[in-house]
Amino acid sequence: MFTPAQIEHYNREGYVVYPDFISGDDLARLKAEIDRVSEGSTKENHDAARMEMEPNQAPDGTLVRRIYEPCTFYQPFRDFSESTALLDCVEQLFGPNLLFHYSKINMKPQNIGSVVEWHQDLSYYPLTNRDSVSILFYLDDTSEENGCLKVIPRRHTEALMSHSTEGFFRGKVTEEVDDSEAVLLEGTGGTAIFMSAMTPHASAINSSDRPRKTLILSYRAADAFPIHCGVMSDKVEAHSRLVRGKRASQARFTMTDFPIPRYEDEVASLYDLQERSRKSA
Ligand SMILES: O=C(O)CCC(=O)C(=O)O
Repeated sequence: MFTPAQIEHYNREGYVVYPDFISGDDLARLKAEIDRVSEGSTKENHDAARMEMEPNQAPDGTLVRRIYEPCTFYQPFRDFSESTALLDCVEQLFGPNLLFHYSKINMKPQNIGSVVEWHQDLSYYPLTNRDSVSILFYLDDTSEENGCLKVIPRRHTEALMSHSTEGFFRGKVTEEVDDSEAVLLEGTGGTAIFMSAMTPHASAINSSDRPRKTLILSYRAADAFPIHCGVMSDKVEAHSRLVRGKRASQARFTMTDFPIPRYEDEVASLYDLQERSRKSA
């Protein structure tokens, strides 16, 4: 459970760090499942519906960049997404009626792990209100050298930053970001970072010889309904499920207007979209 001070920090700063959220045994179980799921995959031969490989490696390279929707496809992750300790924290933020939204594992392998540019998660999936949290769990010890998360605090209550150019969604902030405002969030394996879906965040490449696996889960209040923006909305929404309380019969609107992401093409992931945006810039 959060302390009142942690909740106050989340509400004020747009994030809160919760050290040692995952115990050693649970961490080992989740990492063993990642090894099982990744085993045998290479850049030229892998299940592209389930994972994405690091692009800058030989065809027989085995470095995975992202595992898609682990909490849908793999039981240890699904169990974790419904664990009481986790849902109790989310309930403290949004009340008793909760939807699980989506999940992913960003692998950021040593010496190659890809950059994640500044973005706000809600830019990808507009909702009727802001009660949506992204929770990052460090599965390895994580510092600046292996690409820890960085956030811009106190930006989550303002309007969404621009993520588009020429009318198309670029998957990253397209206005000036003042990096001097960024806070680096380092932590040992098992640390959880609860972050508002409106908090701008990014992470650098992994330039170290240590891995940096991060599990990311998103939850929202049951009365935060998705605004339909085309096939990409369907793709994310396909994984949502009620995890606590009741479904809402009324949408709660706190947004009077919100930018709609207009995609130029269907994309595989944030990495894919941000890479295409860099190439087209
Ligand atoms: O892996 C990270 O450092 C952040 C990832 C992220 O923000 C995302 O995948 O949306």
